Amino acid sequence: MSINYQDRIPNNVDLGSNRTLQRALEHWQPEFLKWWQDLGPRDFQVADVYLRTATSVDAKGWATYGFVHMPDYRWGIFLADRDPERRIGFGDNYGQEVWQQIPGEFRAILRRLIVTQGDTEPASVEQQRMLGHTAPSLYDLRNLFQVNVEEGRHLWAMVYLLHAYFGRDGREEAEELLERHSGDANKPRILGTFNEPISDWLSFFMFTYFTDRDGKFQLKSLAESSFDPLARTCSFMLTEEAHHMFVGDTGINRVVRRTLEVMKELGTEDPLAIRNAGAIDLPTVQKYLNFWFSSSLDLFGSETSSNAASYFANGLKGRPDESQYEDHIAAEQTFTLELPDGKGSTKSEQIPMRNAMNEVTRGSYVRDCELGVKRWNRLIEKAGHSFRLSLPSTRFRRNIGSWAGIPTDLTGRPIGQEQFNAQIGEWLPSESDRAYIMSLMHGVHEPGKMAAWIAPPDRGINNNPVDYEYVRLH
Ligand code: BYC
Repeated sequence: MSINYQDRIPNNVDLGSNRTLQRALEHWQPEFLKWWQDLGPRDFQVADVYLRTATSVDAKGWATYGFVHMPDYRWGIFLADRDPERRIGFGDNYGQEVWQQIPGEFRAILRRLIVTQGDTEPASVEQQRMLGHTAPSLYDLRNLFQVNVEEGRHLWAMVYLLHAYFGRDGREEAEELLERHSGDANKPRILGTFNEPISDWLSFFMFTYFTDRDGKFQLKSLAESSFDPLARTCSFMLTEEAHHMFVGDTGINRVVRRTLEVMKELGTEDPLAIRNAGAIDLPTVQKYLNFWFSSSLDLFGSETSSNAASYFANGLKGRPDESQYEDHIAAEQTFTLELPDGKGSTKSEQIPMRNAMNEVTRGSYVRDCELGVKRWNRLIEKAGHSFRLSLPSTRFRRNIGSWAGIPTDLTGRPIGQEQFNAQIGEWLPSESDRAYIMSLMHGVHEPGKMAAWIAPPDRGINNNPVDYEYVRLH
């Protein structure tokens, strides 16, 4: 169905035919806009931004470009088209018809999953709200705002599901999504990573590479759901999510490229000399990578999880790309975990596969993260340097799951707390690293100009040149 832009809330779900739902969402809309004004990108609400807006969910319409004031962006409700043949793809009800309504016994669990998903979207906008002031170029400023408005739309997608399928409880949850705030001591966001500050652009690129990629894997898992409206919502969100990860991937690539240029100009690998020249030394890039990767690993939940087993058994949340697996029931298989033995070493434990679904998804995520690291390393190798970026072990600095609070080194070897404390400054950004990165953060708002710590992108947006005026500030 094409998107109806005449309605106050653009949608392809025939919202006009359900007046009660339409009114409820129209009531939520001003609250959302107030939240956007208060906690969305600070100080750029009157700028004209070259944004992509979906006008339909098919290949032709989902990326339509034009200049928009962000508060006038047409946030709406878009679900991928319904496949009338779609069947449940995993778990105990494999092969049965998917659900258009929620079976009563799964209401509470599905609501929790949808609320958790929805909570992350506005959280990320809040985390990034000050970054506009320090954007390294207009190209980057535009990308930041593109990511922000789309996260706003993804919130709309979850709020639609809450309003349409969960009655009064759903409406209350939708309100609370605007009441919890990232980093708020009393009402924080639900998941840890979404309460971490993103105060600089190196963190922003790491977040869009590593944390948005958790989004990709969670959305892929939910796109398998037997609850068809949730599956269709998530499949469409994935098309937009790809750009967010592109921003992270190319952002880190450009930081590395600029550093390599400076290393070549100066003929040195000395981090201090590189910093003196205003670029970001590779060991510091590695520390930011360690921070955001380890934080994002927690977002997959515990290695062994009865929640995950019941989501899978009941067909609520599958594995990303479920069709690639042979056994969609997974009732007989086992999975071997390497767990801490409580004596400073590790032990193997076999658990039922269904209880290991978080770990299975985390494994796919780690392999996906590796691809970018390989690309960045190729740049470094080509430039003739032996330094390599790498992902730390999935046991390193965990706060959730079996390895939570167990001190390990970057390779995942358990170590004593004292050694961990003594070395943490080599592994994660120290206060002085953060102060250095912050000292580089100055807004560059002239078309085509780039901050000195980042290389220009290979190409602009939608076939426009890199020096296009992507954001008109006045
Ligand atoms: N922080 O059995 P467990 C995105 C809780 S990102 C705090 O281990 P489960 C985006 C858990 O809720 C994708 N708490 O885990 C990216 C549970 O709480 P209760 C967001 C955590 O339930 C960038 C308890 O620990 N979407 O879209 O199997 C920008 C034990 O649970 C954390 C989703 O996450 C944590 N890191 O799975 C914008 C999908 N981890 O029941 C957007 C929806 C776990 O004891 N959520 N807990 O109160 C889920 O599928 C699952 O809830 C989780 C955890 C994957 C988060």
